[in-house]
Amino acid sequence: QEYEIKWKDFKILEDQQLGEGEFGVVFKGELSGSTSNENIAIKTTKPKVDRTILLALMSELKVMIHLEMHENIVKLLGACTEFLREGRLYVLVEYCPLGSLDLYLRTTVRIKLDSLVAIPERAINNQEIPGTIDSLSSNDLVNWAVQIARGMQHLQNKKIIHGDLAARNVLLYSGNQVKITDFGLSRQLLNYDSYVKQSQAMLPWRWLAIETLKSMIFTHKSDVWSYGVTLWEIFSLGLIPYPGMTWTTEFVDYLEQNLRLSRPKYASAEIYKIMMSCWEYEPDMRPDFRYLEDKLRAFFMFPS
Ligand code: ACK
Repeated sequence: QEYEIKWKDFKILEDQQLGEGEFGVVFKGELSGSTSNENIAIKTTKPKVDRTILLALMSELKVMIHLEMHENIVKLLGACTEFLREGRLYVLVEYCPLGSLDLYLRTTVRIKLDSLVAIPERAINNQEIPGTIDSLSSNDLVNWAVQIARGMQHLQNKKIIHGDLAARNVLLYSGNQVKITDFGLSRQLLNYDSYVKQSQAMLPWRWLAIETLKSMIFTHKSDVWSYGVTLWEIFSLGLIPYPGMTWTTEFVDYLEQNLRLSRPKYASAEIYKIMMSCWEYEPDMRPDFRYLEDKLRAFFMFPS
């Protein structure tokens, strides 16, 4: 009840769809305010989807309510349940104007980089990205990485496993603030430290830990693995992990043989070492999010 928002108090801008998946869709919208209207994002299911999809969105809503507010988690504004009987639920969240991090890396960041006259290859390998006119620098990448680690600590404190951490599920609120979103695969751990999923349907295999692929076990440490892949996306400026590979069960053998993603172009050797630590075979050997935040923070470069 505390989160209920009446149908009449918000507007869906049907012609401004922000994104869609197989079962869900996100629209831009407006929330009526006392003085002005606020831009919002509205997540709902596609028409005539199975009841389980509606239940999944309800469970995502429940997770978001439980998460409360954090600067690196997309803020829940409320939900409209007036049409739940007809199978419709609307989840209203804050609007993040710059969209998802993966797209931003692939477009804006790359364009800014290309606008540089020439980046000496040596500078890239040693130092990551030099500043540009719009002052995009390696500090931005580190800043995003640190903030995601901070958001993930909050999730862990709230006993939530994200289950689908990836750059596509990180939104940019501004150039220097990122927020984690999409809790559709999240689970709240009440009496357990891990969660075993029943079916393998549609899992994001490129981001999944070895034990998840083998036994469908999700833990905070499998989130750490996905965080490592997200770091790889950030420091490759949005490449798809394991380029050119397609899903086969041989992928598991590949990981079993200790083969991992190679160093992305814009990561220094030290940052690559941090990523690699997230992909330790033994979950217990992987660092936690607090350690990752501290480690990465040390890579901020201050003007000399
Ligand atoms: O990269 P995008 O434009 O940013 O495409 C995805 C798409 O919806 C599917 O998730 C966009 N999106 C999702 N939530 C929000 C939000 N709160 N604010 C802005 N864009 C959003 C996302």
